[in-house]
Parts: sequence; C-alpha cells; structure tokens
Amino acid sequence: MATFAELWESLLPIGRDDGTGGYFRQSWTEPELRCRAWFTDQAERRGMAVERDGNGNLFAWWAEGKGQAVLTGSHFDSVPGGGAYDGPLGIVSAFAAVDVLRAEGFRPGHPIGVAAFVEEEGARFGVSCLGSRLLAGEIDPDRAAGLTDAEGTTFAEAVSGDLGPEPPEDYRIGRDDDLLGRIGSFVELHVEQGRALDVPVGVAGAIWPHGRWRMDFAGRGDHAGSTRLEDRHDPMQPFAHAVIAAREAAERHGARATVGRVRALPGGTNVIASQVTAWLDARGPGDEVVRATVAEIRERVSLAAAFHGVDFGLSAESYTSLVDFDADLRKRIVAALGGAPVLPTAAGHDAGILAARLPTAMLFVRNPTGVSHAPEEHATEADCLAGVAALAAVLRDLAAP
Ligand code: HGY
Ligand code: MN
Ligand code: MN
Ligand code: MN
Repeated sequence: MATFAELWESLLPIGRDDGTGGYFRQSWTEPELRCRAWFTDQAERRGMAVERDGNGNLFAWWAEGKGQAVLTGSHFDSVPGGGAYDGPLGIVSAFAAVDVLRAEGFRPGHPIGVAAFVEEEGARFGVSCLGSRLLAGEIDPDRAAGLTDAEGTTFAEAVSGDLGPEPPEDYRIGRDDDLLGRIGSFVELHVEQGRALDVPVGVAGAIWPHGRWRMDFAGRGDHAGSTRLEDRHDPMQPFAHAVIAAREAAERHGARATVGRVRALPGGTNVIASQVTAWLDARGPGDEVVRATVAEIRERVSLAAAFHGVDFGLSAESYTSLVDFDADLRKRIVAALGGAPVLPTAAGHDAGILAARLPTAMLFVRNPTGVSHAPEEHATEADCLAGVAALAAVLRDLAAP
C-alpha cells in the first residue's frame, strides 16, 4: 500500500496553479472532478465501496463490523488561490489511517467511512459547507438548488456534474436520514488555520460563530471625467466605506470581519460603476459579538450609501452559531491520543455542520506558517504523519469491536 507521502504526492498537483502555488478546485470543475476520480480510485484499491449521496458528497466504506459507522474525511474544494492542505489533508490522512489499521491487522467492530464533502468553501455557489448542510438538512434544498455561480449556472444544474451523460433520475438533493442514521460519529482531521499549536496534533474545542452577508450597492453608471463630483452616485464610495467599517467595527467588538469577493460593474477605468457587489465574512467568539459587529457595519454603510445617493442592501447568506463539539467524544479522543491540546477555531468546517446531527470532533495538524487560504499554508511531513497516527488511534478506539 502507498506511503502517506506517495498518497499525498498523487493528489497534490491536481488543481494547483504552478505559477502562484495556489489551488483552484471549485465543485464540479475539472480539477475537482479529478479529485473525485482520485477518491474513487483510492477507495477501490482498498476494496472500499463508494457511495455518492444526492448532494454530490462521496463516501468510501470499510464495511466491516456492525452498527453505526465511524466517519472521517473532509473536502477537496478550495478557495480561489487556496493552500494545498485545507481539506485534502483530511481525506488523504483518512485513507492513510485506514492503511495503518489494516497493516496492523485491526478488524473494526463498526464500519469505517471516508467522506469528501462537496462545496465546503462555498467558493462557487456562495454558501459554505453546502454539501454537509444539505445532507444534515441545515439548508432548504430548493434554496440550494437555485444558488448560482459567477456564470449563472445553478447548483441544481451542476450537482450531476460527476454523474456522466446519463445521471440517474432518482437523485435528489437534501437531507438524507438513511445515510445520517448509518453514521455514529464524524471525526475530521484538518490543517490548523492559525498559529496556536506548538505540538503536532491538537483537538478542536469549539468553532466560533461565523457568517456571510452579501452587500449590494446600486448607483448610477456615468462618465469618470465629465461627471461633476456633486452629480455622482458612485457605489464604490459606500463600498470603500464598508471595507474600513468592517475592520473598525471588528476591532471595537472583538470580532473578525473581512470584505471580499468584490465585483464592480461594468468595470471600466473611465467609468463610474453602476453597481458593486461584495461579501462580508464576520466571525467572533460569541453570537452577540458577531451580531453587534454586523449591525454597526450595516448602520455605517447605510449612512454612507445615503450620502452618495446609492442604494445599499445587506443580506445574510449563511450563518453558523457557536459549535461546541461533543464533550464526551472530545474527552475520549484526547484520551485515545494520550493527551492533546484543545483549541477553538474561527474557521468553519463540515464537522461544525454535522455536529447538529451526530457526535463530531476535529483533529488539527500543526501549521508552522499559520497561514491558510493561501499558498503559504503548510504542514511538515512529520506532523502529517503524526496526524495520521493520531487519526488511526482515534478510529481504532471508536471502531473497536
Ligand atoms: O471559511 C472557513 O472558515 C472554512 O475554511 N471553510
Ligand atoms: Mn477553508
Ligand atoms: Mn477546510
Ligand atoms: Mn464498539
């Protein structure tokens, strides 16, 4: 069976921009379809049955033992220009942990599954953890079906992108209680997104509340030169105000707020834009902190928009309240590891969504750069191997006969 390094190297080049080192793996685009093919190949090499739910999530099952399965895994998709580890490390480590258990002759008393959840970053359709939200029934399937990407393709149109020319009729998106009922616990291994770990492996304490809001600024397109300042309705003005207000409100309330994914239309250099859309990402240690931060941003930007004669809209796209992982499972995992630091995270994860339906936990592998969602994201091979050993120890314990 392949070593971890060989497994990692076999997935690493897929979707990487060799110029920047960043990754571009959006759901059902060519790189992600190649990741899906990689997943199926790895499962088949291990005699693991591959299952795909109606939402496009993949599952590989080591179907020994009985009762509910212990599921691990993560996601393939990346943010634009993302790092190599966010998502894929959890999937490669899952197959590597299965190899470790098999090499020692372990026979699970419960099935073990490896998952690849679709659209975790929400970089194509705008809502994060879309695949796990659909599976868990945490988003209305009709709303999800209508989400569109930058080209106007809907999720409903894209969701059969890996099913070949004759997609089966009976696939439907949405909550799958049969599948959820077969899973007893979910443990996601993920690269650390931050700078807290000073040992190779940590355990997640809680996930901060976090959400995304879409900002729409509608002004009046005009000539960049011949239009007097007092005659302008320039949506870029309140937009610029939003960028500063997000930072200042976050500082004031102890939150983290970021404005991104900006689109100014029509986009000419000698044109006053007619409309600007942007996304606000706001997170904080508590729901109230996030609420107060977003309320301040909304108020300040509304004033700026009114001053510039621009219509402003702020609409919530997705929100996840504080996720406090299952305390008993976390305690059991820390014990299985012989002790490990427990740390909160401000990054969202599929484990945070499934926590509403079943006991979930997370392992973090140290990231010496602390950087994530960028090419500098990193984990050393030694720490990755420690992560695989830790995940194997957890699976050995949870799937014990
Ligand atoms: O955005 C997040 O927190 C995660 O990386 N999807
Ligand atoms: Mn991410
Ligand atoms: Mn991730
Ligand atoms: Mn058991």
